[in-house]
Amino acid sequence: MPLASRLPAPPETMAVLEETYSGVLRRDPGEAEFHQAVHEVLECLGPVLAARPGLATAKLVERVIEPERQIMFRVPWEDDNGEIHVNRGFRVEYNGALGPYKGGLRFHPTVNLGIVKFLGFEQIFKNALTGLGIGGGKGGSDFDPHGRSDAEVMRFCQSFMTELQRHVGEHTDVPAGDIGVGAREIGYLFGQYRRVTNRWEAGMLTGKGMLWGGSAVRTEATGYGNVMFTAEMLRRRGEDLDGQQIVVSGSGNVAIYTIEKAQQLGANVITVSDSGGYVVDEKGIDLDLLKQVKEVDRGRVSDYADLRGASARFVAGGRVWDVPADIALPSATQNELDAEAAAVLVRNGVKAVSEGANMPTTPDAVHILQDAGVAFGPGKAANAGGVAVSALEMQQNASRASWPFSQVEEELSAIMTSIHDTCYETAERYGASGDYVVGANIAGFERVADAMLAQGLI
Ligand code: NDP
Ligand code: 2IT
Repeated sequence: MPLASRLPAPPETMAVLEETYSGVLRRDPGEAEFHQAVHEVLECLGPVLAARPGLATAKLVERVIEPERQIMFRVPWEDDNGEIHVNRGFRVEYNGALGPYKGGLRFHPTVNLGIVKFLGFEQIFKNALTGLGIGGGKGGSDFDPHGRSDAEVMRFCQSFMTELQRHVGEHTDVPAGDIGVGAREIGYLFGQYRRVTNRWEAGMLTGKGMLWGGSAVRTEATGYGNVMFTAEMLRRRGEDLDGQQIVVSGSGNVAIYTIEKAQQLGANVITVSDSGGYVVDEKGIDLDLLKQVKEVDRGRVSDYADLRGASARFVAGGRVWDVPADIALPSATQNELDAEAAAVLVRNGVKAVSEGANMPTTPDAVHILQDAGVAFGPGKAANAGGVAVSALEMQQNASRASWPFSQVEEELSAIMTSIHDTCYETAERYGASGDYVVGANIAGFERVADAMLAQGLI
Protein backbone atom coordinates (compact mmCIF):
# COMPACT_ATOMS: atom_id res chain seq x y z
CA MET A 1 0.00 0.00 0.00
CA PRO A 2 1.57 3.39 -0.98
CA LEU A 3 1.91 6.03 1.73
CA ALA A 4 -0.84 8.65 1.47
CA SER A 5 -0.03 11.50 3.81
CA ARG A 6 -2.95 12.25 6.11
CA LEU A 7 -1.85 15.89 6.17
CA PRO A 8 -0.34 18.26 3.63
CA ALA A 9 3.41 17.58 3.44
CA PRO A 10 6.15 18.48 0.94
CA PRO A 11 6.82 15.77 -1.69
CA GLU A 12 10.51 15.53 -0.71
CA THR A 13 9.54 14.71 2.90
CA MET A 14 7.05 12.10 1.72
CA ALA A 15 9.75 10.62 -0.52
CA VAL A 16 11.97 10.13 2.56
CA LEU A 17 9.10 8.39 4.39
CA GLU A 18 8.33 6.25 1.31
CA GLU A 19 11.96 5.17 1.20
CA THR A 20 11.84 4.26 4.90
CA TYR A 21 8.65 2.28 4.41
CA SER A 22 9.98 0.35 1.42
CA GLY A 23 12.99 -0.53 3.58
CA VAL A 24 10.63 -2.03 6.15
CA LEU A 25 8.84 -4.07 3.46
CA ARG A 26 12.16 -5.29 2.07
CA ARG A 27 13.87 -6.12 5.36
CA ASP A 28 10.88 -7.54 7.24
CA PRO A 29 9.00 -9.55 4.61
CA GLY A 30 5.83 -11.35 5.63
CA GLU A 31 5.15 -9.25 8.72
CA ALA A 32 1.81 -7.87 7.52
CA GLU A 33 0.54 -6.53 10.86
CA PHE A 34 3.88 -4.85 11.55
CA HIS A 35 3.80 -3.20 8.12
CA GLN A 36 0.25 -2.00 8.82
CA ALA A 37 1.20 -0.44 12.17
CA VAL A 38 4.26 1.31 10.71
CA HIS A 39 2.29 2.51 7.69
CA GLU A 40 -0.32 4.19 9.88
CA VAL A 41 2.30 6.10 11.87
CA LEU A 42 4.32 7.16 8.80
CA GLU A 43 1.19 8.56 7.14
CA CYS A 44 1.01 11.07 9.99
CA LEU A 45 4.64 12.18 10.23
CA GLY A 46 5.09 14.22 7.02
CA PRO A 47 4.45 17.66 8.54
CA VAL A 48 6.51 16.84 11.64
CA LEU A 49 9.61 16.04 9.59
CA ALA A 50 8.98 19.04 7.35
CA ALA A 51 8.83 21.36 10.36
CA ARG A 52 11.82 19.71 12.06
CA PRO A 53 14.39 18.66 9.44
CA GLY A 54 16.80 17.74 12.27
CA LEU A 55 14.67 14.67 12.96
CA ALA A 56 15.15 13.45 9.38
CA THR A 57 18.90 14.14 9.44
CA ALA A 58 19.19 12.19 12.69
CA LYS A 59 17.30 9.29 11.04
CA LEU A 60 14.87 9.33 13.95
CA VAL A 61 12.10 7.53 12.08
CA GLU A 62 14.39 4.70 10.96
CA ARG A 63 15.74 4.37 14.47
CA VAL A 64 12.28 4.26 16.07
CA ILE A 65 11.21 1.53 13.61
CA GLU A 66 14.20 -0.67 14.45
CA PRO A 67 13.73 -2.56 17.76
CA GLU A 68 16.56 -2.12 20.25
CA ARG A 69 16.56 -5.87 20.85
CA GLN A 70 14.54 -8.91 19.71
CA ILE A 71 14.65 -12.10 21.75
CA MET A 72 13.29 -15.45 20.53
CA PHE A 73 13.59 -18.64 22.51
CA ARG A 74 12.51 -22.26 22.80
CA VAL A 75 9.81 -23.13 25.36
CA PRO A 76 9.61 -26.89 25.91
CA TRP A 77 6.93 -28.27 28.26
CA GLU A 78 5.10 -31.47 29.06
CA ASP A 79 1.29 -31.86 28.99
CA ASP A 80 -0.82 -33.88 31.43
CA ASN A 81 -0.49 -36.99 29.26
CA GLY A 82 3.29 -36.84 29.26
CA GLU A 83 3.51 -35.56 25.70
CA ILE A 84 6.25 -33.02 24.99
CA HIS A 85 5.45 -29.71 23.23
CA VAL A 86 7.84 -27.10 21.87
CA ASN A 87 6.54 -23.54 21.66
CA ARG A 88 8.32 -20.35 20.67
CA GLY A 89 8.78 -17.45 23.07
CA PHE A 90 9.30 -13.80 22.10
CA ARG A 91 10.25 -10.55 23.77
CA VAL A 92 10.85 -7.47 21.66
CA GLU A 93 12.53 -4.73 23.71
CA TYR A 94 11.53 -2.02 21.31
CA ASN A 95 12.42 1.37 22.70
CA GLY A 96 13.81 2.32 26.11
CA ALA A 97 14.27 6.07 25.64
CA LEU A 98 11.48 7.01 28.06
CA GLY A 99 11.90 4.27 30.68
CA PRO A 100 12.19 0.51 31.15
CA TYR A 101 10.64 -1.49 28.30
CA LYS A 102 6.99 -2.02 29.22
CA GLY A 103 4.25 -4.04 27.59
CA GLY A 104 2.25 -7.22 27.79
CA LEU A 105 2.74 -10.87 26.93
CA ARG A 106 0.31 -12.53 24.53
CA PHE A 107 -0.29 -16.30 24.52
CA HIS A 108 -2.22 -17.19 21.36
CA PRO A 109 -1.56 -19.65 18.51
CA THR A 110 -1.30 -16.78 15.99
CA VAL A 111 1.64 -15.12 17.79
CA ASN A 112 4.75 -14.72 15.63
CA LEU A 113 7.54 -12.14 15.41
CA GLY A 114 5.50 -9.82 13.15
CA ILE A 115 2.59 -9.75 15.61
CA VAL A 116 4.88 -9.05 18.55
CA LYS A 117 6.63 -6.27 16.59
CA PHE A 118 3.34 -4.61 15.61
CA LEU A 119 2.23 -4.68 19.24
CA GLY A 120 5.62 -3.46 20.49
CA PHE A 121 5.72 -0.64 17.95
CA GLU A 122 2.25 0.57 18.99
CA GLN A 123 3.28 0.26 22.63
CA ILE A 124 6.14 2.79 22.22
CA PHE A 125 3.74 5.61 21.32
CA LYS A 126 0.98 4.48 23.69
CA ASN A 127 3.37 4.48 26.62
CA ALA A 128 4.76 7.87 25.60
CA LEU A 129 1.22 9.28 25.58
CA THR A 130 0.68 8.24 29.22
CA GLY A 131 3.51 10.59 30.24
CA LEU A 132 4.59 8.07 32.89
CA GLY A 133 8.18 7.23 31.98
CA ILE A 134 7.84 3.81 30.39
CA GLY A 135 9.53 2.53 27.23
CA GLY A 136 7.89 0.16 24.76
CA GLY A 137 8.11 -3.63 24.56
CA LYS A 138 5.97 -6.68 23.93
CA GLY A 139 6.26 -10.43 24.06
CA GLY A 140 4.45 -13.71 24.13
CA SER A 141 4.24 -17.15 22.67
CA ASP A 142 2.30 -19.23 20.16
CA PHE A 143 1.13 -21.36 23.10
CA ASP A 144 -2.68 -21.78 23.20
CA PRO A 145 -4.05 -21.82 26.77
CA HIS A 146 -7.57 -22.75 25.61
CA GLY A 147 -8.52 -26.18 26.94
CA ARG A 148 -5.31 -26.58 28.94
CA SER A 149 -5.43 -27.55 32.63
CA ASP A 150 -4.07 -25.23 35.33
CA ALA A 151 -1.15 -27.63 35.77
CA GLU A 152 -0.30 -27.45 32.04
CA VAL A 153 -0.51 -23.65 32.02
CA MET A 154 1.75 -23.56 35.09
CA ARG A 155 4.36 -25.81 33.52
CA PHE A 156 4.31 -23.74 30.36
CA CYS A 157 4.66 -20.45 32.30
CA GLN A 158 7.52 -21.87 34.36
CA SER A 159 9.39 -22.96 31.25
CA PHE A 160 8.72 -19.60 29.55
CA MET A 161 9.99 -17.61 32.55
CA THR A 162 13.03 -19.83 33.05
CA GLU A 163 14.38 -18.28 29.85
CA LEU A 164 12.71 -14.86 30.00
CA GLN A 165 14.03 -14.10 33.50
CA ARG A 166 17.52 -13.38 32.20
CA HIS A 167 16.16 -10.54 30.03
CA VAL A 168 13.67 -8.77 32.33
CA GLY A 169 13.69 -6.93 35.65
CA GLU A 170 12.15 -3.91 37.35
CA HIS A 171 14.75 -1.52 35.88
CA THR A 172 15.08 -3.31 32.54
CA ASP A 173 11.87 -4.71 31.10
CA VAL A 174 8.51 -5.14 32.83
CA PRO A 175 5.99 -7.51 31.18
CA ALA A 176 2.26 -7.77 31.96
CA GLY A 177 -0.82 -9.48 30.50
CA ASP A 178 -2.45 -9.38 27.07
CA ILE A 179 -4.56 -11.94 25.17
CA GLY A 180 -4.34 -15.30 26.96
CA VAL A 181 -2.34 -13.89 29.87
CA GLY A 182 -4.38 -12.91 32.92
CA ALA A 183 -4.13 -13.17 36.69
CA ARG A 184 -3.46 -16.93 36.67
CA GLU A 185 -0.56 -16.72 34.21
CA ILE A 186 0.96 -13.63 35.88
CA GLY A 187 0.95 -15.55 39.17
CA TYR A 188 2.83 -18.53 37.72
CA LEU A 189 5.27 -16.25 35.87
CA PHE A 190 6.01 -14.17 38.98
CA GLY A 191 6.44 -17.27 41.13
CA GLN A 192 9.00 -18.73 38.74
CA TYR A 193 10.92 -15.45 38.47
CA ARG A 194 11.18 -15.21 42.25
CA ARG A 195 12.23 -18.83 42.53
CA VAL A 196 14.93 -18.65 39.87
CA THR A 197 16.38 -15.28 40.89
CA ASN A 198 15.77 -15.48 44.66
CA ARG A 199 14.62 -11.84 44.63
CA TRP A 200 11.43 -10.17 45.82
CA GLU A 201 11.33 -7.81 42.90
CA ALA A 202 7.67 -6.82 42.76
CA GLY A 203 8.14 -4.24 40.00
CA MET A 204 9.37 -6.80 37.44
CA LEU A 205 5.82 -7.72 36.35
CA THR A 206 2.47 -5.93 36.53
CA GLY A 207 -1.06 -7.22 36.87
CA LYS A 208 -0.07 -9.05 40.06
CA GLY A 209 -2.57 -10.19 42.70
CA MET A 210 -3.51 -7.68 45.38
CA LEU A 211 -1.87 -9.77 48.14
CA TRP A 212 1.54 -9.77 46.50
CA GLY A 213 2.23 -6.37 45.01
CA GLY A 214 -0.68 -5.79 42.63
CA SER A 215 -2.48 -2.49 42.17
CA ALA A 216 -6.15 -1.73 42.63
CA VAL A 217 -7.86 -1.05 39.28
CA ARG A 218 -5.23 -2.83 37.13
CA THR A 219 -7.76 -5.55 36.24
CA GLU A 220 -10.34 -2.94 35.27
CA ALA A 221 -7.98 -0.33 33.81
CA THR A 222 -7.99 -0.97 30.06
CA GLY A 223 -11.76 -1.26 29.74
CA TYR A 224 -12.47 1.56 32.19
CA GLY A 225 -9.90 3.73 30.43
CA ASN A 226 -11.41 3.18 26.99
CA VAL A 227 -14.86 4.17 28.26
CA MET A 228 -13.37 7.28 29.91
CA PHE A 229 -11.67 8.16 26.61
CA THR A 230 -14.93 7.63 24.73
CA ALA A 231 -16.75 9.85 27.22
CA GLU A 232 -14.18 12.60 26.57
CA MET A 233 -14.64 12.33 22.80
CA LEU A 234 -18.42 12.57 23.27
CA ARG A 235 -18.06 15.50 25.67
CA ARG A 236 -16.31 17.50 22.91
CA ARG A 237 -19.45 16.91 20.83
CA GLY A 238 -21.80 17.94 23.62
CA GLU A 239 -22.89 14.39 24.44
CA ASP A 240 -22.43 11.77 27.13
CA LEU A 241 -22.79 8.01 27.54
CA ASP A 242 -26.10 8.03 29.34
CA GLY A 243 -28.70 6.03 27.38
CA GLN A 244 -26.34 5.16 24.51
CA GLN A 245 -26.61 1.72 22.92
CA ILE A 246 -23.18 0.07 22.73
CA VAL A 247 -21.79 -2.96 20.91
CA VAL A 248 -18.67 -4.51 22.43
CA SER A 249 -16.65 -7.30 20.78
CA GLY A 250 -14.62 -9.84 22.75
CA SER A 251 -15.43 -11.20 26.18
CA GLY A 252 -12.06 -11.17 27.92
CA ASN A 253 -10.46 -8.76 30.34
CA VAL A 254 -10.84 -5.64 28.22
CA ALA A 255 -14.42 -6.37 27.12
CA ILE A 256 -15.69 -7.20 30.61
CA TYR A 257 -14.45 -4.00 32.25
CA THR A 258 -15.48 -1.90 29.28
CA ILE A 259 -19.01 -3.16 29.89
CA GLU A 260 -18.75 -2.52 33.64
CA LYS A 261 -17.75 1.15 33.26
CA ALA A 262 -20.17 1.79 30.38
CA GLN A 263 -23.03 0.44 32.50
CA GLN A 264 -21.94 2.58 35.46
CA LEU A 265 -22.21 5.62 33.20
CA GLY A 266 -25.74 4.71 32.09
CA ALA A 267 -25.08 3.08 28.73
CA ASN A 268 -26.74 -0.10 27.51
CA VAL A 269 -24.26 -2.72 26.26
CA ILE A 270 -25.97 -5.40 24.21
CA THR A 271 -23.25 -7.63 22.73
CA VAL A 272 -20.19 -9.71 23.54
CA SER A 273 -18.27 -12.15 21.34
CA ASP A 274 -15.47 -14.69 21.11
CA SER A 275 -13.87 -16.58 18.26
CA GLY A 276 -16.97 -18.83 18.06
CA GLY A 277 -19.55 -16.08 17.47
CA TYR A 278 -21.45 -13.37 19.30
CA VAL A 279 -24.32 -12.84 21.70
CA VAL A 280 -26.99 -10.14 21.49
CA ASP A 281 -28.76 -9.54 24.77
CA GLU A 282 -31.79 -7.32 24.28
CA LYS A 283 -32.00 -6.57 28.02
CA GLY A 284 -28.35 -5.56 28.21
CA ILE A 285 -25.44 -7.79 29.25
CA ASP A 286 -25.80 -9.31 32.73
CA LEU A 287 -22.29 -8.60 33.97
CA ASP A 288 -22.36 -10.90 37.00
CA LEU A 289 -23.33 -13.79 34.76
CA LEU A 290 -20.68 -12.87 32.17
CA LYS A 291 -17.97 -12.74 34.85
CA GLN A 292 -19.08 -16.11 36.22
CA VAL A 293 -18.99 -17.70 32.75
CA LYS A 294 -15.71 -16.15 31.57
CA GLU A 295 -13.60 -15.41 34.65
CA VAL A 296 -14.64 -18.28 36.93
CA ASP A 297 -15.76 -21.11 34.63
CA ARG A 298 -13.49 -20.14 31.66
CA GLY A 299 -16.49 -20.79 29.40
CA ARG A 300 -17.69 -19.40 26.06
CA VAL A 301 -20.19 -16.65 25.19
CA SER A 302 -22.53 -19.39 23.91
CA ASP A 303 -22.66 -20.65 27.54
CA TYR A 304 -23.69 -17.14 28.61
CA ALA A 305 -26.57 -17.21 26.10
CA ASP A 306 -27.67 -20.66 27.31
CA LEU A 307 -27.76 -19.52 30.93
CA ARG A 308 -29.25 -16.06 30.34
CA GLY A 309 -32.62 -17.14 28.98
CA ALA A 310 -34.96 -15.49 26.48
CA SER A 311 -33.33 -12.04 26.18
CA ALA A 312 -30.05 -13.40 24.76
CA ARG A 313 -29.36 -15.10 21.46
CA PHE A 314 -26.07 -16.64 20.24
CA VAL A 315 -25.09 -16.15 16.60
CA ALA A 316 -22.44 -18.65 15.55
CA GLY A 317 -19.63 -17.16 13.45
CA GLY A 318 -21.23 -13.72 13.11
CA ARG A 319 -19.87 -10.29 14.03
CA VAL A 320 -21.26 -7.75 16.47
CA TRP A 321 -20.94 -4.88 13.98
CA ASP A 322 -24.19 -5.95 12.30
CA VAL A 323 -26.11 -5.03 15.47
CA PRO A 324 -27.31 -1.39 15.30
CA ALA A 325 -25.68 0.82 17.96
CA ASP A 326 -24.66 4.39 18.82
CA ILE A 327 -21.15 3.38 19.87
CA ALA A 328 -18.84 0.47 18.99
CA LEU A 329 -15.97 -0.59 21.24
CA PRO A 330 -13.86 -3.32 19.56
CA SER A 331 -12.15 -5.22 22.39
CA ALA A 332 -11.02 -8.58 20.97
CA THR A 333 -8.15 -8.56 18.47
CA GLN A 334 -6.43 -6.93 15.46
CA ASN A 335 -8.29 -6.33 12.19
CA GLU A 336 -11.64 -7.52 13.54
CA LEU A 337 -13.50 -4.47 12.17
CA ASP A 338 -13.06 -4.21 8.40
CA ALA A 339 -14.33 -1.77 5.75
CA GLU A 340 -17.56 -3.68 5.20
CA ALA A 341 -18.30 -3.68 8.94
CA ALA A 342 -17.48 0.03 9.16
CA ALA A 343 -19.93 0.77 6.35
CA VAL A 344 -22.64 -1.14 8.22
CA LEU A 345 -21.91 0.76 11.44
CA VAL A 346 -22.10 4.09 9.59
CA ARG A 347 -25.35 3.08 7.88
CA ASN A 348 -26.76 2.26 11.31
CA GLY A 349 -25.82 5.71 12.63
CA VAL A 350 -22.81 4.97 14.85
CA LYS A 351 -21.41 8.13 16.53
CA ALA A 352 -18.19 6.87 18.08
CA VAL A 353 -15.82 3.92 17.68
CA SER A 354 -13.03 3.54 20.21
CA GLU A 355 -10.40 0.79 20.20
CA GLY A 356 -10.07 -1.27 23.38
CA ALA A 357 -8.07 -3.85 21.42
CA ASN A 358 -4.80 -3.10 19.62
CA MET A 359 -5.36 -2.19 15.94
CA PRO A 360 -8.81 -3.85 15.69
CA THR A 361 -9.91 -1.50 12.90
CA THR A 362 -8.42 -1.99 9.42
CA PRO A 363 -6.99 1.14 7.71
CA ASP A 364 -9.86 1.23 5.17
CA ALA A 365 -12.40 0.99 7.97
CA VAL A 366 -10.75 3.88 9.86
CA HIS A 367 -11.07 6.07 6.78
CA ILE A 368 -14.72 5.13 6.26
CA LEU A 369 -15.55 6.00 9.87
CA GLN A 370 -13.61 9.27 9.92
CA ASP A 371 -14.96 10.37 6.53
CA ALA A 372 -18.48 9.82 7.90
CA GLY A 373 -17.71 12.11 10.85
CA VAL A 374 -17.61 9.32 13.43
CA ALA A 375 -15.44 10.08 16.49
CA PHE A 376 -12.64 7.52 16.24
CA GLY A 377 -10.37 6.70 19.21
CA PRO A 378 -7.19 4.84 18.11
CA GLY A 379 -6.00 2.08 20.44
CA LYS A 380 -2.66 3.63 21.25
CA ALA A 381 -4.57 6.44 22.96
CA ALA A 382 -7.89 4.86 23.93
CA ASN A 383 -6.60 1.62 25.47
CA ALA A 384 -3.60 3.17 27.24
CA GLY A 385 -5.38 2.94 30.61
CA GLY A 386 -4.10 -0.60 31.15
CA VAL A 387 -0.44 0.22 30.78
CA ALA A 388 -0.94 3.49 32.65
CA VAL A 389 -2.17 1.66 35.74
CA SER A 390 0.69 -0.81 35.23
CA ALA A 391 3.01 2.19 35.60
CA LEU A 392 1.12 3.19 38.76
CA GLU A 393 1.61 -0.39 39.99
CA MET A 394 5.37 0.03 39.43
CA GLN A 395 5.28 3.30 41.40
CA GLN A 396 3.53 1.57 44.30
CA ASN A 397 6.03 -1.30 44.17
CA ALA A 398 8.96 1.12 44.22
CA SER A 399 7.68 2.72 47.42
CA ARG A 400 6.17 -0.50 48.88
CA ALA A 401 2.83 1.28 49.00
CA SER A 402 -0.69 0.18 48.16
CA TRP A 403 -3.09 2.87 47.10
CA PRO A 404 -6.89 2.61 47.54
CA PHE A 405 -9.18 1.83 44.58
CA SER A 406 -10.69 5.32 44.53
CA GLN A 407 -7.26 6.98 44.32
CA VAL A 408 -6.07 4.81 41.43
CA GLU A 409 -9.35 5.23 39.57
CA GLU A 410 -9.11 9.00 39.92
CA GLU A 411 -5.54 8.94 38.62
CA LEU A 412 -6.62 6.74 35.70
CA SER A 413 -9.40 9.16 34.86
CA ALA A 414 -7.01 12.13 34.94
CA ILE A 415 -4.51 10.26 32.71
CA MET A 416 -7.19 9.35 30.14
CA THR A 417 -8.41 12.94 30.03
CA SER A 418 -4.87 14.15 29.58
CA ILE A 419 -4.21 11.65 26.76
CA HIS A 420 -7.45 12.72 25.10
CA ASP A 421 -6.56 16.39 25.36
CA THR A 422 -3.00 15.86 24.15
CA CYS A 423 -4.28 14.02 21.06
CA TYR A 424 -7.01 16.58 20.43
CA GLU A 425 -4.73 19.59 20.80
CA THR A 426 -1.92 18.05 18.74
CA ALA A 427 -4.33 17.33 15.89
CA GLU A 428 -5.62 20.92 16.07
CA ARG A 429 -2.06 22.26 16.01
CA TYR A 430 -1.47 20.34 12.76
CA GLY A 431 -4.76 21.46 11.20
CA ALA A 432 -6.53 18.12 11.61
CA SER A 433 -9.17 19.01 14.16
CA GLY A 434 -10.90 15.98 15.66
CA ASP A 435 -8.50 13.47 14.06
CA TYR A 436 -7.27 11.44 17.04
CA VAL A 437 -5.16 9.17 14.80
CA VAL A 438 -3.04 12.12 13.73
CA GLY A 439 -2.97 13.51 17.27
CA ALA A 440 -1.90 10.23 18.91
CA ASN A 441 0.77 9.37 16.37
CA ILE A 442 2.37 12.81 16.29
CA ALA A 443 2.25 13.46 20.04
CA GLY A 444 3.58 9.96 20.84
CA PHE A 445 6.32 10.17 18.22
CA GLU A 446 7.49 13.64 19.26
CA ARG A 447 7.96 12.59 22.90
CA VAL A 448 10.04 9.54 21.98
CA ALA A 449 11.98 11.38 19.28
CA ASP A 450 12.90 14.24 21.63
CA ALA A 451 14.12 11.82 24.30
CA MET A 452 16.20 9.93 21.73
CA LEU A 453 17.68 13.13 20.32
CA ALA A 454 18.74 14.23 23.81
CA GLN A 455 20.38 10.86 24.48
CA GLY A 456 22.68 10.96 21.45
CA LEU A 457 23.07 8.42 18.67
CA ILE A 458 21.31 5.47 20.29
P1 NDP B 1 -8.35 -11.85 26.73
O1 NDP B 1 -7.52 -13.04 26.45
O2 NDP B 1 -8.80 -11.61 28.13
O3 NDP B 1 -9.66 -11.85 25.80
C1 NDP B 1 -9.54 -11.88 24.42
C2 NDP B 1 -10.92 -11.92 23.82
O4 NDP B 1 -10.82 -11.69 22.43
C3 NDP B 1 -11.60 -13.27 23.98
O5 NDP B 1 -12.98 -13.09 24.02
C4 NDP B 1 -11.16 -13.99 22.70
O6 NDP B 1 -12.03 -15.03 22.31
C5 NDP B 1 -11.23 -12.85 21.71
N1 NDP B 1 -10.28 -13.12 20.62
C6 NDP B 1 -8.94 -13.22 20.73
N2 NDP B 1 -8.39 -13.51 19.54
C7 NDP B 1 -9.41 -13.60 18.68
C8 NDP B 1 -9.49 -13.88 17.31
N3 NDP B 1 -8.39 -14.12 16.57
N4 NDP B 1 -10.73 -13.87 16.74
C9 NDP B 1 -11.85 -13.62 17.48
N5 NDP B 1 -11.83 -13.37 18.79
C10 NDP B 1 -10.64 -13.35 19.38
O7 NDP B 1 -7.51 -10.60 26.19
P2 NDP B 1 -7.68 -9.06 26.55
O8 NDP B 1 -9.09 -8.74 26.83
O9 NDP B 1 -6.65 -8.73 27.57
O10 NDP B 1 -7.20 -8.36 25.19
C11 NDP B 1 -8.12 -7.99 24.16
C12 NDP B 1 -7.47 -6.95 23.27
O11 NDP B 1 -7.12 -5.80 24.05
C13 NDP B 1 -6.17 -7.36 22.58
O12 NDP B 1 -6.09 -6.72 21.33
C14 NDP B 1 -5.10 -6.79 23.50
O13 NDP B 1 -3.87 -6.60 22.82
C15 NDP B 1 -5.76 -5.47 23.88
N6 NDP B 1 -5.27 -4.82 25.07
C16 NDP B 1 -5.24 -5.47 26.27
C17 NDP B 1 -4.81 -4.81 27.40
C18 NDP B 1 -4.84 -5.46 28.74
O14 NDP B 1 -4.53 -4.77 29.73
N7 NDP B 1 -5.21 -6.71 28.88
C19 NDP B 1 -4.32 -3.42 27.35
C20 NDP B 1 -4.48 -2.80 26.05
C21 NDP B 1 -4.92 -3.50 24.97
P3 NDP B 1 -11.50 -16.55 22.31
O15 NDP B 1 -11.46 -16.95 23.76
O16 NDP B 1 -12.51 -17.32 21.52
O17 NDP B 1 -10.13 -16.56 21.70
O1 2IT C 1 -1.45 -3.57 25.04
C1 2IT C 1 -1.26 -3.18 26.20
O2 2IT C 1 -1.12 -1.99 26.47
C2 2IT C 1 -1.21 -4.20 27.27
N1 2IT C 1 -1.42 -5.37 26.98
C3 2IT C 1 -0.90 -3.79 28.67
C4 2IT C 1 0.58 -3.60 28.87
C5 2IT C 1 1.02 -3.41 30.31
O3 2IT C 1 2.25 -3.39 30.49
O4 2IT C 1 0.21 -3.25 31.22
